[in-house]
Amino acid sequence: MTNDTIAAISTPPGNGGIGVIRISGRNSLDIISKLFGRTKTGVEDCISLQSHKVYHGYIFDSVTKQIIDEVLVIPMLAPSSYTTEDVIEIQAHSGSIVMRSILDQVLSKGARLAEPGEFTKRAFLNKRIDLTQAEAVIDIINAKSVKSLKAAASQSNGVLRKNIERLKAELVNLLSLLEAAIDFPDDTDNPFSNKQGILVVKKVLSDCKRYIQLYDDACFIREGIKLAICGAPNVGKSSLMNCLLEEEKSIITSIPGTTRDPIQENLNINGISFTISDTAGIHSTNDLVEIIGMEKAKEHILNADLLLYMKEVGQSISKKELNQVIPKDKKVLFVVNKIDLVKDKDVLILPEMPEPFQNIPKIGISALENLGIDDLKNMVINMTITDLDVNTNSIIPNIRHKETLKEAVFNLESAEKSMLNEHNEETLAFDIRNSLNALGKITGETTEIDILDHIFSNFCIGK
Ligand SMILES: Nc1nc2c(ncn2[C@@H]2O[C@H](COP(=O)(O)OP(=O)(O)OP(=O)(O)O)[C@@H](O)[C@H]2O)c(=O)[nH]1
Ligand SMILES: [Mg+2]
Repeated sequence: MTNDTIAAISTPPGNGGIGVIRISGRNSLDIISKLFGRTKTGVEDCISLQSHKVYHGYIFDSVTKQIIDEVLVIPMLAPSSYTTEDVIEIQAHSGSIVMRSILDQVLSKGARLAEPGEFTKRAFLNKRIDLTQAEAVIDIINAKSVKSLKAAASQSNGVLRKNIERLKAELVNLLSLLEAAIDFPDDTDNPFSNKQGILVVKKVLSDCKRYIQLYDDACFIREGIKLAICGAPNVGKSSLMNCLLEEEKSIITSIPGTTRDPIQENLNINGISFTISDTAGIHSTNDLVEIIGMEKAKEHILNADLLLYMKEVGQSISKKELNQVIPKDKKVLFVVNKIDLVKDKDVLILPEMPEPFQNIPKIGISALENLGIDDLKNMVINMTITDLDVNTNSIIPNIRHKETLKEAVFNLESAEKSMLNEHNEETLAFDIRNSLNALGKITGETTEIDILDHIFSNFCIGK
């Protein structure tokens, strides 16, 4: 039901400067009229309050007539509001008891507690935003880094929607010519040509494939670039992890084999989000727990976008050990730790890397004394995202868009085949309709209701 009135606390739980209660729906003004007054004498009819103006006053308990809190009330009337319905925001002193009491009053006057994401869902159902923009709202809330925030912001501007609509318009045009050709086969004036059709389908197909590639390229913007620290026991892997996190997350001892289970944490370097794993030291052992730890370490090594392969200063490095630990085609940074033990830092010599690993970049650090850590961070950034420039016009599809784009690609490839083989026009029209349907799912025009429910259930209450 979307014609009832919903309400929720829109600010996070806990004590803060102010908290916001949001009401949306046709009874918003009625409800606030029963609770709000601009003077301490009591409630007043709020019908005459103007949209987008701030009103100072009081919220009253409707039973005891006592003032619950001194507040600011902001009416945002339909259609110029987040949901396009009448919206009232009450800014109160944020404290869980005050917020809860005001919300209880609002609910007792006929509002229903909003479900997670229901305000944004209404904005979508009332066609103020499309589904890609609704999804961007949650990405903005959850953004872990400046780049992922920029990517989400570009989606909330509707960049993806505009591009998808452009592709759809080309297909709709093609479909209308095709259907005319099917309905009036003898009409020689019909401009549908197989040759022209192939060009349109090829173009849309290549754009869809490009967007899928953009998802793959930008995957780490959303999820974080995966770093794994690996190497022999006791070289200082956990010390580096803690040094980067500026927190004592991993246990450090001088006993080799201290880390068993991999420890994974989020790390933000210069506004870019990473996940970093500290792993068990790799060596030959009969200790069952260590063997299991090493197996888990290998999984993290395999999944890493960049491997920080660590050694102690003065240790040599063999081709055999690199072959054993480094998976094929893996990006690696060779980290030589404990350089504080070298008396004369100017003569610090990093070991020669054996063939074919001689191009692996190297850096000397001391995790204990925080030496070379900033240089290491810069190298990590240079080795992972140098080419990536996310701006507010970037198209960064999410996993749902990618799956739907794949569906469109499947149908477009089938359409392309039909045209190349001059199959009948009905089959071609069927494939193009299916492609359009798939593209419509991205913007939300043809999305099934359970998928919509799933998307909005990921929001927090009050958004
Ligand atoms: N001098 C010096 N000692 C260090 C440095 N980094 C780590 N250590 C010491 O080396 C020992 C091992 O450090 P860890 O960080 O636990 O090493 P690890 O590689 O995680 O060891 P495992 O978990 O056993 O594989 C500890 O005694 C650390 O204090 C460093 O930069 N300089
Ligand atoms: Mg360790």
